[in-house]
Amino acid sequence: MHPRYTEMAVRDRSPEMEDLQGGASRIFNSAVIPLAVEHGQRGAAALPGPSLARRLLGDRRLLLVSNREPYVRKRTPDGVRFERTTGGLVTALEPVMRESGGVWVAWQPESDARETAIESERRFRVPDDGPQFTLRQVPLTKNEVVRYYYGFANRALWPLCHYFVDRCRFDEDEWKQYEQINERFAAAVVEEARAGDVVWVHDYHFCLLPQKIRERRRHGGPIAFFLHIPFPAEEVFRVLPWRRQVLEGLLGADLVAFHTDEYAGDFLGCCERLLDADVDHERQVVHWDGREVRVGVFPIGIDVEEFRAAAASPEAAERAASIRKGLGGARLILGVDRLDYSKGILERLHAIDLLLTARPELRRRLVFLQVAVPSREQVHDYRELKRQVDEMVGRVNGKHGTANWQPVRYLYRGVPREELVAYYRAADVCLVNPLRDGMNLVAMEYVACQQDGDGVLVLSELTGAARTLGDGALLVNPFAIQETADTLAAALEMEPAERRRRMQRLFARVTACDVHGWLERILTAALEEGHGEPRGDAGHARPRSMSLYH
Ligand code: ADQ
Repeated sequence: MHPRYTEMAVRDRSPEMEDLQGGASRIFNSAVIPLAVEHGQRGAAALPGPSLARRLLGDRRLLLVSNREPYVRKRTPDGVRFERTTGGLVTALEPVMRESGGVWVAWQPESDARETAIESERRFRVPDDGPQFTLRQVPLTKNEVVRYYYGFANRALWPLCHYFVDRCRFDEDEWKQYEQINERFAAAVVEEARAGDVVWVHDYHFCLLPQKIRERRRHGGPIAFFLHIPFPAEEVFRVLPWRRQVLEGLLGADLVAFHTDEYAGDFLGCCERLLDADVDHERQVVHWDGREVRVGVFPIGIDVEEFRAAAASPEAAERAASIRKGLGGARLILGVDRLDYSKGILERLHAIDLLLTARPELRRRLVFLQVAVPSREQVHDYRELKRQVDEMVGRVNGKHGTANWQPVRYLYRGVPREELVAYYRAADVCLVNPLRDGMNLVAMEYVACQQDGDGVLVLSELTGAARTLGDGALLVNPFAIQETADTLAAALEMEPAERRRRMQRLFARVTACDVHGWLERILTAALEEGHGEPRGDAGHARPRSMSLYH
Protein backbone atom coordinates (compact mmCIF):
# COMPACT_ATOMS: atom_id res chain seq x y z
CA MET A 1 0.00 0.00 0.00
CA HIS A 2 2.16 2.81 -1.19
CA PRO A 3 0.27 5.17 -3.42
CA ARG A 4 0.22 8.79 -2.55
CA TYR A 5 -3.54 9.02 -2.20
CA THR A 6 -3.52 6.21 0.25
CA GLU A 7 -0.90 8.12 2.16
CA MET A 8 -2.93 11.25 1.98
CA ALA A 9 -5.92 9.38 3.22
CA VAL A 10 -4.16 8.09 6.31
CA ARG A 11 -1.95 10.91 7.34
CA ASP A 12 -4.13 12.07 10.20
CA ARG A 13 -5.00 8.64 11.45
CA SER A 14 -4.91 7.49 15.00
CA PRO A 15 -2.25 4.85 15.73
CA GLU A 16 -4.96 2.19 15.61
CA MET A 17 -5.44 3.04 11.98
CA GLU A 18 -1.86 2.54 10.98
CA ASP A 19 -2.26 -1.02 9.85
CA LEU A 20 -5.33 -0.42 7.78
CA GLN A 21 -5.34 -1.59 4.24
CA GLY A 22 -6.55 1.57 2.64
CA GLY A 23 -7.19 5.20 3.36
CA ALA A 24 -10.42 6.22 4.93
CA SER A 25 -13.52 7.45 3.28
CA ARG A 26 -17.27 7.29 2.92
CA ILE A 27 -19.76 8.79 0.64
CA PHE A 28 -23.39 8.78 0.63
CA ASN A 29 -25.30 6.16 -0.81
CA SER A 30 -28.57 7.76 -1.42
CA ALA A 31 -28.03 6.49 -4.89
CA VAL A 32 -29.00 3.06 -3.74
CA ILE A 33 -30.98 3.55 -0.56
CA PRO A 34 -34.68 3.67 -1.27
CA LEU A 35 -36.46 6.87 -0.37
CA ALA A 36 -38.24 5.14 2.50
CA VAL A 37 -34.88 5.10 4.23
CA GLU A 38 -33.75 8.49 3.13
CA HIS A 39 -36.50 10.73 4.38
CA GLY A 40 -34.92 13.26 6.62
CA GLN A 41 -35.36 12.75 10.30
CA ARG A 42 -32.66 15.15 11.36
CA GLY A 43 -32.92 18.88 11.13
CA ALA A 44 -30.37 20.87 9.18
CA ALA A 45 -26.99 20.33 10.79
CA ALA A 46 -25.39 23.28 12.48
CA LEU A 47 -22.66 24.59 10.24
CA PRO A 48 -19.35 23.60 11.87
CA GLY A 49 -16.75 26.08 13.22
CA PRO A 50 -13.86 26.94 10.91
CA SER A 51 -15.57 26.15 7.69
CA LEU A 52 -14.27 23.14 5.82
CA ALA A 53 -15.70 24.66 2.68
CA ARG A 54 -13.75 27.86 3.08
CA ARG A 55 -10.58 26.20 4.21
CA LEU A 56 -10.52 23.84 1.27
CA LEU A 57 -12.53 25.43 -1.45
CA GLY A 58 -11.84 29.13 -0.88
CA ASP A 59 -14.28 30.82 -3.21
CA ARG A 60 -14.76 27.76 -5.42
CA ARG A 61 -18.08 25.97 -5.44
CA LEU A 62 -18.76 22.26 -5.24
CA LEU A 63 -20.80 20.92 -8.13
CA LEU A 64 -21.94 17.49 -7.12
CA VAL A 65 -23.70 14.86 -9.23
CA SER A 66 -25.54 11.84 -7.83
CA ASN A 67 -28.38 9.71 -9.00
CA ARG A 68 -30.64 10.38 -6.03
CA GLU A 69 -31.21 13.87 -4.72
CA PRO A 70 -30.33 15.05 -1.22
CA TYR A 71 -33.77 16.55 -0.63
CA VAL A 72 -37.24 15.32 -1.37
CA ARG A 73 -40.13 17.59 -2.21
CA LYS A 74 -43.09 17.32 0.09
CA ARG A 75 -46.46 18.95 -0.42
CA THR A 76 -47.62 20.37 2.89
CA PRO A 77 -50.60 22.58 3.75
CA ASP A 78 -48.11 25.49 3.63
CA GLY A 79 -46.93 24.64 0.12
CA VAL A 80 -44.01 22.64 -1.22
CA ARG A 81 -41.19 21.99 1.23
CA PHE A 82 -37.86 20.24 0.82
CA GLU A 83 -37.00 17.57 3.34
CA ARG A 84 -33.44 16.44 3.68
CA THR A 85 -32.75 12.76 3.18
CA THR A 86 -30.71 10.89 5.74
CA GLY A 87 -27.40 9.22 5.07
CA GLY A 88 -23.80 10.02 5.84
CA LEU A 89 -23.03 11.70 2.55
CA VAL A 90 -25.82 14.22 2.81
CA THR A 91 -24.97 14.91 6.44
CA ALA A 92 -21.31 15.49 5.59
CA LEU A 93 -21.81 17.36 2.36
CA GLU A 94 -24.69 19.61 3.19
CA PRO A 95 -22.65 22.11 5.21
CA VAL A 96 -20.05 22.27 2.44
CA MET A 97 -22.72 22.72 -0.20
CA ARG A 98 -24.42 25.44 1.80
CA GLU A 99 -21.26 27.36 2.58
CA SER A 100 -19.87 27.16 -0.91
CA GLY A 101 -23.25 27.94 -2.44
CA GLY A 102 -22.77 24.86 -4.60
CA VAL A 103 -24.98 23.01 -7.03
CA TRP A 104 -26.23 19.44 -6.58
CA VAL A 105 -27.37 17.81 -9.82
CA ALA A 106 -29.60 14.76 -9.41
CA TRP A 107 -32.31 12.71 -11.02
CA GLN A 108 -35.77 14.07 -10.49
CA PRO A 109 -37.76 11.08 -9.26
CA GLU A 110 -40.56 10.08 -11.55
CA SER A 111 -43.38 10.83 -9.11
CA ASP A 112 -41.92 14.28 -8.70
CA ALA A 113 -41.61 14.65 -12.45
CA ARG A 114 -45.31 13.97 -12.85
CA GLU A 115 -46.12 16.43 -10.16
CA THR A 116 -44.02 19.13 -11.76
CA ALA A 117 -44.66 18.24 -15.37
CA ILE A 118 -46.25 21.58 -16.01
CA GLU A 119 -43.46 23.49 -14.33
CA SER A 120 -40.51 24.51 -16.40
CA GLU A 121 -38.47 25.20 -13.26
CA ARG A 122 -36.00 22.44 -12.43
CA ARG A 123 -33.76 24.49 -10.18
CA PHE A 124 -34.53 24.99 -6.54
CA ARG A 125 -32.79 26.72 -3.70
CA VAL A 126 -32.52 24.41 -0.71
CA PRO A 127 -32.92 24.05 2.24
CA ASP A 128 -35.88 26.22 3.11
CA ASP A 129 -33.92 28.37 5.56
CA GLY A 130 -30.35 29.51 6.24
CA PRO A 131 -27.52 29.43 3.70
CA GLN A 132 -28.74 27.72 0.58
CA PHE A 133 -27.42 25.83 -2.40
CA THR A 134 -28.96 24.94 -5.72
CA LEU A 135 -30.65 21.65 -6.40
CA ARG A 136 -30.71 21.09 -10.16
CA GLN A 137 -33.04 18.27 -11.11
CA VAL A 138 -32.77 16.26 -14.29
CA PRO A 139 -36.19 14.86 -15.16
CA LEU A 140 -36.33 11.39 -16.66
CA THR A 141 -39.34 9.63 -18.14
CA LYS A 142 -40.51 6.30 -16.83
CA ASN A 143 -39.09 4.49 -19.84
CA GLU A 144 -35.76 6.20 -19.49
CA VAL A 145 -35.58 5.13 -15.86
CA VAL A 146 -36.45 1.56 -16.83
CA ARG A 147 -33.63 1.36 -19.38
CA TYR A 148 -30.94 3.51 -17.80
CA TYR A 149 -31.42 2.82 -14.08
CA TYR A 150 -33.17 -0.54 -13.73
CA GLY A 151 -31.61 -1.61 -17.01
CA PHE A 152 -27.98 -0.84 -17.71
CA ALA A 153 -26.98 0.47 -14.29
CA ASN A 154 -28.64 -2.29 -12.29
CA ARG A 155 -28.74 -5.22 -14.70
CA ALA A 156 -25.31 -4.80 -16.24
CA LEU A 157 -22.95 -2.69 -14.13
CA TRP A 158 -24.20 -3.62 -10.65
CA PRO A 159 -24.00 -7.42 -11.10
CA LEU A 160 -20.76 -7.14 -13.08
CA CYS A 161 -19.02 -5.08 -10.41
CA HIS A 162 -20.25 -7.53 -7.74
CA TYR A 163 -18.94 -10.55 -9.69
CA PHE A 164 -22.39 -11.90 -10.62
CA VAL A 165 -21.57 -12.29 -14.28
CA ASP A 166 -24.40 -14.75 -14.87
CA ARG A 167 -26.93 -12.14 -13.73
CA CYS A 168 -25.69 -9.53 -16.20
CA ARG A 169 -27.91 -8.47 -19.07
CA PHE A 170 -26.06 -6.63 -21.81
CA ASP A 171 -28.72 -4.95 -23.87
CA GLU A 172 -27.79 -2.55 -26.65
CA ASP A 173 -30.86 -0.32 -26.12
CA GLU A 174 -30.22 -0.06 -22.41
CA TRP A 175 -26.60 0.84 -23.06
CA LYS A 176 -27.66 3.56 -25.51
CA GLN A 177 -30.09 4.91 -22.96
CA TYR A 178 -27.33 4.95 -20.33
CA GLU A 179 -25.17 6.94 -22.73
CA GLN A 180 -28.00 9.39 -23.43
CA ILE A 181 -28.78 9.95 -19.77
CA ASN A 182 -25.09 10.53 -19.06
CA GLU A 183 -25.17 13.07 -21.92
CA ARG A 184 -28.16 14.80 -20.40
CA PHE A 185 -26.52 15.04 -16.99
CA ALA A 186 -23.34 16.34 -18.62
CA ALA A 187 -25.38 19.08 -20.33
CA ALA A 188 -26.95 20.04 -17.00
CA VAL A 189 -23.55 20.13 -15.28
CA VAL A 190 -22.00 22.25 -18.03
CA GLU A 191 -24.93 24.63 -17.90
CA GLU A 192 -24.51 25.06 -14.15
CA ALA A 193 -20.71 25.15 -14.02
CA ARG A 194 -18.69 28.29 -13.37
CA ALA A 195 -14.95 28.68 -13.79
CA GLY A 196 -13.07 26.91 -11.00
CA ASP A 197 -15.98 24.80 -9.75
CA VAL A 198 -14.96 21.45 -8.34
CA VAL A 199 -17.08 18.82 -10.09
CA TRP A 200 -17.64 15.62 -8.11
CA VAL A 201 -19.47 12.73 -9.78
CA HIS A 202 -20.81 9.82 -7.75
CA ASP A 203 -21.12 6.18 -8.59
CA TYR A 204 -21.79 3.65 -11.30
CA HIS A 205 -24.81 5.43 -12.73
CA PHE A 206 -22.47 8.02 -14.23
CA CYS A 207 -19.35 6.26 -15.46
CA LEU A 208 -19.40 8.17 -18.75
CA LEU A 209 -20.02 11.54 -17.17
CA PRO A 210 -16.45 12.71 -16.42
CA GLN A 211 -15.46 12.41 -20.07
CA LYS A 212 -18.70 13.90 -21.36
CA ILE A 213 -18.34 16.89 -19.03
CA ARG A 214 -14.72 17.38 -20.10
CA GLU A 215 -15.68 17.33 -23.79
CA ARG A 216 -18.44 19.89 -23.42
CA ARG A 217 -17.33 22.26 -20.70
CA ARG A 218 -16.34 25.85 -21.21
CA HIS A 219 -14.35 26.25 -17.98
CA GLY A 220 -11.50 24.36 -16.33
CA GLY A 221 -11.49 23.01 -12.78
CA PRO A 222 -11.02 19.59 -11.27
CA ILE A 223 -13.34 16.66 -11.96
CA ALA A 224 -13.44 13.89 -9.37
CA PHE A 225 -15.28 10.57 -9.51
CA PHE A 226 -16.06 8.26 -6.60
CA LEU A 227 -17.23 4.67 -7.03
CA HIS A 228 -19.32 3.34 -4.15
CA ILE A 229 -19.32 -0.25 -5.31
CA PRO A 230 -16.43 -2.63 -6.02
CA PHE A 231 -14.42 -2.34 -9.20
CA PRO A 232 -13.94 -5.90 -10.44
CA ALA A 233 -10.86 -7.74 -11.60
CA GLU A 234 -9.98 -7.43 -15.26
CA GLU A 235 -11.06 -11.02 -16.08
CA VAL A 236 -14.56 -10.03 -15.00
CA PHE A 237 -14.68 -6.46 -16.26
CA ARG A 238 -13.55 -7.46 -19.74
CA VAL A 239 -16.85 -9.32 -20.18
CA LEU A 240 -18.62 -5.98 -20.59
CA PRO A 241 -19.21 -5.25 -24.28
CA TRP A 242 -18.73 -1.51 -23.64
CA ARG A 243 -15.73 -1.88 -21.32
CA ARG A 244 -13.64 0.52 -23.34
CA GLN A 245 -16.22 3.29 -23.31
CA VAL A 246 -16.77 2.91 -19.57
CA LEU A 247 -13.04 3.11 -18.80
CA GLU A 248 -12.61 6.09 -21.12
CA GLY A 249 -15.60 7.76 -19.50
CA LEU A 250 -14.04 7.41 -16.05
CA LEU A 251 -10.67 8.64 -17.29
CA GLY A 252 -12.30 11.95 -18.12
CA ALA A 253 -11.88 12.67 -14.40
CA ASP A 254 -8.72 14.07 -12.82
CA LEU A 255 -9.18 11.87 -9.77
CA VAL A 256 -10.89 8.46 -9.84
CA ALA A 257 -11.47 7.28 -6.28
CA PHE A 258 -12.35 3.90 -4.77
CA HIS A 259 -12.96 2.39 -1.33
CA THR A 260 -10.01 -0.01 -1.33
CA ASP A 261 -6.60 -0.49 -2.85
CA GLU A 262 -7.84 -3.71 -4.53
CA TYR A 263 -10.52 -1.84 -6.46
CA ALA A 264 -8.01 0.85 -7.39
CA GLY A 265 -5.48 -1.79 -8.47
CA ASP A 266 -8.07 -3.61 -10.56
CA PHE A 267 -9.05 -0.36 -12.25
CA LEU A 268 -5.42 0.40 -13.06
CA GLY A 269 -5.02 -3.14 -14.42
CA CYS A 270 -8.07 -2.68 -16.66
CA CYS A 271 -6.75 0.64 -17.99
CA GLU A 272 -3.43 -0.98 -18.75
CA ARG A 273 -4.68 -4.16 -20.35
CA LEU A 274 -8.02 -3.21 -21.86
CA LEU A 275 -7.15 0.33 -23.00
CA ASP A 276 -3.44 -0.19 -23.41
CA ALA A 277 -2.96 2.94 -21.34
CA ASP A 278 0.36 3.93 -19.83
CA VAL A 279 -0.06 3.22 -16.11
CA ASP A 280 2.34 4.19 -13.35
CA HIS A 281 1.44 1.71 -10.61
CA GLU A 282 3.86 3.23 -8.14
CA ARG A 283 2.24 6.66 -8.31
CA GLN A 284 -1.22 5.30 -9.14
CA VAL A 285 -1.51 7.44 -12.20
CA VAL A 286 -2.90 6.73 -15.67
CA HIS A 287 -1.43 8.78 -18.50
CA TRP A 288 -4.36 9.38 -20.74
CA ASP A 289 -5.28 11.89 -23.38
CA GLY A 290 -2.28 14.07 -22.54
CA ARG A 291 -3.26 14.23 -18.86
CA GLU A 292 -2.38 12.46 -15.66
CA VAL A 293 -5.41 10.80 -14.16
CA ARG A 294 -4.85 10.07 -10.50
CA VAL A 295 -6.36 7.01 -8.89
CA GLY A 296 -7.01 7.17 -5.16
CA VAL A 297 -8.15 5.06 -2.22
CA PHE A 298 -10.66 6.72 0.08
CA PRO A 299 -12.69 4.22 2.10
CA ILE A 300 -15.95 5.78 3.14
CA GLY A 301 -17.15 5.94 6.74
CA ILE A 302 -20.26 6.94 8.64
CA ASP A 303 -21.17 9.95 10.74
CA VAL A 304 -19.95 8.22 13.90
CA GLU A 305 -21.07 10.89 16.32
CA GLU A 306 -24.56 10.98 14.88
CA PHE A 307 -25.00 7.22 15.33
CA ARG A 308 -23.27 7.15 18.70
CA ALA A 309 -25.44 9.94 20.06
CA ALA A 310 -28.65 8.49 18.62
CA ALA A 311 -27.90 5.11 20.21
CA ALA A 312 -27.03 6.77 23.53
CA SER A 313 -30.35 8.64 23.76
CA PRO A 314 -32.83 7.67 26.50
CA GLU A 315 -35.38 6.85 23.77
CA ALA A 316 -33.00 4.37 22.13
CA ALA A 317 -32.16 2.86 25.53
CA GLU A 318 -35.85 2.41 26.27
CA ARG A 319 -36.58 0.94 22.84
CA ALA A 320 -33.59 -1.41 23.07
CA ALA A 321 -34.74 -2.58 26.51
CA SER A 322 -38.20 -3.25 25.17
CA ILE A 323 -36.76 -5.21 22.21
CA ARG A 324 -34.73 -7.32 24.62
CA LYS A 325 -37.73 -7.87 26.84
CA GLY A 326 -39.64 -9.12 23.82
CA LEU A 327 -36.93 -11.73 23.27
CA GLY A 328 -37.68 -13.36 26.62
CA GLY A 329 -34.00 -13.81 27.44
CA ALA A 330 -32.99 -15.11 24.00
CA ARG A 331 -29.79 -13.85 22.35
CA LEU A 332 -30.26 -11.63 19.30
CA ILE A 333 -28.43 -11.93 15.97
CA LEU A 334 -29.21 -9.02 13.64
CA GLY A 335 -29.10 -8.54 9.87
CA VAL A 336 -29.85 -5.14 8.24
CA ASP A 337 -29.72 -4.65 4.48
CA ARG A 338 -31.31 -3.50 1.31
CA LEU A 339 -32.89 -6.64 -0.12
CA ASP A 340 -30.14 -7.28 -2.63
CA TYR A 341 -28.65 -10.55 -3.84
CA SER A 342 -25.16 -9.20 -3.17
CA LYS A 343 -25.89 -8.99 0.57
CA GLY A 344 -25.93 -12.75 1.25
CA ILE A 345 -29.35 -12.84 2.95
CA LEU A 346 -30.21 -16.36 1.75
CA GLU A 347 -26.79 -17.61 2.83
CA ARG A 348 -27.39 -15.95 6.21
CA LEU A 349 -30.68 -17.78 6.69
CA HIS A 350 -29.00 -21.00 5.64
CA ALA A 351 -26.28 -20.43 8.27
CA ILE A 352 -28.94 -19.88 10.96
CA ASP A 353 -30.56 -23.13 9.88
CA LEU A 354 -27.24 -24.99 10.16
CA LEU A 355 -26.53 -23.40 13.54
CA LEU A 356 -29.87 -24.45 14.99
CA THR A 357 -29.57 -27.92 13.48
CA ALA A 358 -26.11 -28.47 14.94
CA ARG A 359 -26.97 -26.93 18.31
CA PRO A 360 -30.51 -27.76 19.29
CA GLU A 361 -29.76 -26.34 22.74
CA LEU A 362 -29.97 -22.87 21.14
CA ARG A 363 -33.64 -23.36 20.32
CA ARG A 364 -35.79 -20.87 22.21
CA ARG A 365 -32.53 -19.18 23.28
CA LEU A 366 -31.75 -17.47 20.00
CA VAL A 367 -33.57 -15.08 17.67
CA PHE A 368 -32.34 -13.92 14.31
CA LEU A 369 -33.89 -10.62 13.20
CA GLN A 370 -33.58 -9.60 9.56
CA VAL A 371 -34.56 -6.04 8.69
CA ALA A 372 -34.61 -5.70 4.92
CA VAL A 373 -35.58 -2.59 3.09
CA PRO A 374 -37.25 -3.16 -0.31
CA SER A 375 -34.97 -2.36 -3.20
CA ARG A 376 -35.18 -2.25 -7.02
CA GLU A 377 -38.41 -4.21 -7.08
CA GLN A 378 -38.79 -3.49 -10.79
CA VAL A 379 -35.88 -5.80 -11.49
CA HIS A 380 -36.77 -9.49 -11.85
CA ASP A 381 -33.81 -10.80 -9.82
CA TYR A 382 -34.85 -8.66 -6.85
CA ARG A 383 -38.47 -9.85 -6.96
CA GLU A 384 -37.22 -13.41 -7.19
CA LEU A 385 -34.92 -12.86 -4.20
CA LYS A 386 -37.86 -11.51 -2.20
CA ARG A 387 -39.81 -14.68 -2.97
CA GLN A 388 -36.87 -16.87 -1.98
CA VAL A 389 -36.27 -15.02 1.28
CA ASP A 390 -39.98 -15.23 2.21
CA GLU A 391 -39.88 -18.94 1.52
CA MET A 392 -36.65 -19.54 3.39
CA VAL A 393 -37.84 -17.62 6.47
CA GLY A 394 -40.94 -19.84 6.48
CA ARG A 395 -38.86 -22.98 6.04
CA VAL A 396 -36.43 -22.20 8.89
CA ASN A 397 -39.25 -21.20 11.23
CA GLY A 398 -41.27 -24.26 10.24
CA LYS A 399 -38.29 -26.53 10.90
CA HIS A 400 -37.05 -25.10 14.19
CA GLY A 401 -39.93 -23.05 15.62
CA THR A 402 -42.26 -24.02 18.42
CA ALA A 403 -45.80 -22.89 19.20
CA ASN A 404 -44.47 -19.87 21.09
CA TRP A 405 -41.01 -19.26 19.60
CA GLN A 406 -39.91 -18.44 16.07
CA PRO A 407 -36.17 -18.33 15.44
CA VAL A 408 -36.42 -15.88 12.53
CA ARG A 409 -38.16 -12.53 12.65
CA TYR A 410 -38.31 -10.66 9.42
CA LEU A 411 -39.20 -7.02 8.78
CA TYR A 412 -39.51 -6.16 5.10
CA ARG A 413 -39.34 -2.40 5.30
CA GLY A 414 -37.09 0.54 5.97
CA VAL A 415 -37.09 1.44 9.64
CA PRO A 416 -36.55 4.96 11.00
CA ARG A 417 -33.12 5.83 12.33
CA GLU A 418 -34.24 5.84 15.98
CA GLU A 419 -35.57 2.30 15.63
CA LEU A 420 -32.52 1.11 13.69
CA VAL A 421 -30.09 2.27 16.38
CA ALA A 422 -32.19 0.52 19.03
CA TYR A 423 -31.87 -2.76 17.11
CA TYR A 424 -28.13 -2.22 16.79
CA ARG A 425 -27.94 -1.54 20.49
CA ALA A 426 -30.02 -4.57 21.44
CA ALA A 427 -28.23 -7.09 19.21
CA ASP A 428 -25.62 -9.46 20.68
CA VAL A 429 -24.24 -10.18 17.23
CA CYS A 430 -24.53 -8.37 13.91
CA LEU A 431 -24.11 -10.66 10.92
CA VAL A 432 -22.88 -8.81 7.84
CA ASN A 433 -22.11 -11.44 5.21
CA PRO A 434 -22.37 -9.94 1.72
CA LEU A 435 -21.10 -12.06 -1.14
CA ARG A 436 -19.50 -8.84 -2.33
CA ASP A 437 -19.87 -5.26 -1.07
CA GLY A 438 -18.02 -2.06 -1.96
CA MET A 439 -17.78 -1.06 1.70
CA ASN A 440 -20.87 -1.83 3.87
CA LEU A 441 -22.00 0.84 6.25
CA VAL A 442 -24.21 -1.38 8.38
CA ALA A 443 -21.10 -2.97 9.91
CA MET A 444 -19.83 0.48 10.92
CA GLU A 445 -23.22 1.65 12.19
CA TYR A 446 -23.48 -1.42 14.42
CA VAL A 447 -20.06 -0.69 15.93
CA ALA A 448 -20.85 2.99 16.49
CA CYS A 449 -24.03 2.05 18.39
CA GLN A 450 -22.44 -0.35 20.90
CA GLN A 451 -22.97 1.39 24.22
CA ASP A 452 -21.52 -1.34 26.44
CA GLY A 453 -18.88 -2.24 23.90
CA ASP A 454 -19.67 -5.91 23.97
CA GLY A 455 -21.49 -6.71 20.74
CA VAL A 456 -19.79 -8.99 18.21
CA LEU A 457 -19.49 -8.21 14.52
CA VAL A 458 -19.36 -11.17 12.13
CA LEU A 459 -18.20 -9.76 8.82
CA SER A 460 -17.72 -11.07 5.29
CA GLU A 461 -14.13 -10.88 4.10
CA LEU A 462 -15.49 -9.92 0.66
CA THR A 463 -16.52 -6.43 1.77
CA GLY A 464 -14.56 -3.20 1.72
CA ALA A 465 -15.45 -2.95 5.42
CA ALA A 466 -13.36 -6.05 6.14
CA ARG A 467 -10.34 -4.21 4.74
CA THR A 468 -11.12 -1.09 6.74
CA LEU A 469 -12.20 -2.65 10.03
CA GLY A 470 -9.82 -5.58 10.07
CA ASP A 471 -9.75 -8.42 12.54
CA GLY A 472 -11.67 -6.77 15.37
CA ALA A 473 -14.54 -8.46 13.57
CA LEU A 474 -14.89 -12.22 13.15
CA LEU A 475 -14.23 -12.56 9.44
CA VAL A 476 -16.00 -15.19 7.34
CA ASN A 477 -16.04 -16.37 3.77
CA PRO A 478 -19.73 -15.74 2.99
CA PHE A 479 -19.84 -18.66 0.56
CA ALA A 480 -18.73 -21.04 3.34
CA ILE A 481 -22.05 -21.50 5.09
CA GLN A 482 -20.88 -24.03 7.67
CA GLU A 483 -17.97 -21.74 8.55
CA THR A 484 -20.43 -18.87 8.96
CA ALA A 485 -22.63 -20.99 11.26
CA ASP A 486 -19.60 -22.04 13.35
CA THR A 487 -18.43 -18.43 13.57
CA LEU A 488 -21.87 -17.38 14.79
CA ALA A 489 -21.62 -20.03 17.50
CA ALA A 490 -18.17 -18.70 18.45
CA ALA A 491 -19.56 -15.15 18.54
CA LEU A 492 -22.36 -16.22 20.90
CA GLU A 493 -19.90 -18.01 23.16
CA MET A 494 -17.22 -15.31 23.22
CA GLU A 495 -16.16 -14.11 26.68
CA PRO A 496 -17.26 -10.56 27.58
CA ALA A 497 -13.65 -9.35 27.96
CA GLU A 498 -12.75 -10.56 24.47
CA ARG A 499 -15.90 -8.99 23.04
CA ARG A 500 -14.98 -5.64 24.58
CA ARG A 501 -11.39 -5.82 23.38
CA ARG A 502 -12.52 -6.47 19.84
CA MET A 503 -15.23 -3.84 19.93
CA GLN A 504 -12.75 -1.25 21.20
CA ARG A 505 -10.50 -1.94 18.22
CA LEU A 506 -13.44 -1.76 15.86
CA PHE A 507 -14.66 1.50 17.35
CA ALA A 508 -11.22 3.07 16.92
CA ARG A 509 -11.24 2.12 13.26
CA VAL A 510 -14.79 3.26 12.59
CA THR A 511 -13.94 6.58 14.25
CA ALA A 512 -10.78 6.95 12.19
CA CYS A 513 -12.68 6.69 8.92
CA ASP A 514 -15.55 8.97 9.86
CA VAL A 515 -17.38 10.48 6.90
CA HIS A 516 -16.30 14.04 7.70
CA GLY A 517 -12.60 13.13 7.54
CA TRP A 518 -13.26 11.21 4.35
CA LEU A 519 -14.87 14.23 2.77
CA GLU A 520 -11.95 16.45 3.71
CA ARG A 521 -9.38 13.99 2.37
CA ILE A 522 -11.11 13.44 -0.90
CA LEU A 523 -11.75 17.14 -1.51
CA THR A 524 -8.13 17.89 -0.66
CA ALA A 525 -7.03 15.33 -3.23
CA ALA A 526 -9.46 16.65 -5.83
CA LEU A 527 -8.06 20.14 -5.37
CA GLU A 528 -4.45 19.11 -5.67
CA GLU A 529 -2.52 20.79 -8.42
CA GLY A 530 -1.92 19.03 -11.69
CA HIS A 531 -5.53 18.41 -12.54
CA GLY A 532 -7.40 19.29 -15.55
CA GLU A 533 -5.82 20.52 -18.64
CA PRO A 534 -3.67 18.67 -21.15
CA ARG A 535 0.03 19.23 -20.57
CA GLY A 536 0.78 19.34 -24.26
CA ASP A 537 3.07 16.30 -24.22
CA ALA A 538 0.50 14.14 -25.86
CA GLY A 539 3.16 11.51 -26.21
CA HIS A 540 1.86 10.08 -22.96
CA ALA A 541 -1.55 9.64 -24.42
CA ARG A 542 -1.81 6.14 -25.67
CA PRO A 543 -2.86 4.60 -28.20
CA ARG A 544 0.21 2.48 -28.39
CA SER A 545 -0.23 -0.84 -30.07
CA MET A 546 -3.65 -2.34 -29.63
CA SER A 547 -3.74 -5.15 -27.13
CA LEU A 548 -5.44 -8.47 -27.57
CA TYR A 549 -8.27 -7.32 -25.40
CA HIS A 550 -9.63 -4.58 -27.64
P1 ADQ B 1 -25.60 -0.13 -0.01
O1 ADQ B 1 -25.44 -1.25 -0.95
O2 ADQ B 1 -26.97 0.40 0.13
O3 ADQ B 1 -24.54 1.04 -0.33
P2 ADQ B 1 -24.64 -0.12 2.81
O4 ADQ B 1 -23.30 0.46 2.74
O5 ADQ B 1 -24.79 -1.22 3.79
O6 ADQ B 1 -25.12 -0.70 1.42
O7 ADQ B 1 -25.66 1.03 3.19
C1 ADQ B 1 -27.00 0.74 3.45
C2 ADQ B 1 -27.60 1.87 4.27
O8 ADQ B 1 -29.01 1.70 4.31
C3 ADQ B 1 -27.12 1.90 5.70
O9 ADQ B 1 -26.93 3.24 6.08
C4 ADQ B 1 -28.26 1.26 6.48
O10 ADQ B 1 -28.44 1.78 7.78
C5 ADQ B 1 -29.46 1.61 5.64
N1 ADQ B 1 -30.45 0.53 5.73
C6 ADQ B 1 -30.34 -0.70 5.23
N2 ADQ B 1 -31.44 -1.41 5.50
C7 ADQ B 1 -32.25 -0.60 6.20
C8 ADQ B 1 -33.54 -0.76 6.74
N3 ADQ B 1 -34.25 -1.89 6.63
N4 ADQ B 1 -34.08 0.29 7.39
C9 ADQ B 1 -33.38 1.44 7.49
N5 ADQ B 1 -32.16 1.64 6.99
C10 ADQ B 1 -31.61 0.64 6.34
C11 ADQ B 1 -23.56 1.28 -1.41
C12 ADQ B 1 -22.55 0.20 -1.61
C13 ADQ B 1 -21.87 -0.10 -0.30
C14 ADQ B 1 -21.23 1.17 0.26
C15 ADQ B 1 -22.22 2.32 0.26
C16 ADQ B 1 -21.53 3.64 0.60
O11 ADQ B 1 -23.18 -0.96 -2.14
O12 ADQ B 1 -20.86 -1.07 -0.47
O13 ADQ B 1 -20.84 0.94 1.60
O14 ADQ B 1 -22.83 2.45 -1.00
O15 ADQ B 1 -20.50 3.93 -0.29
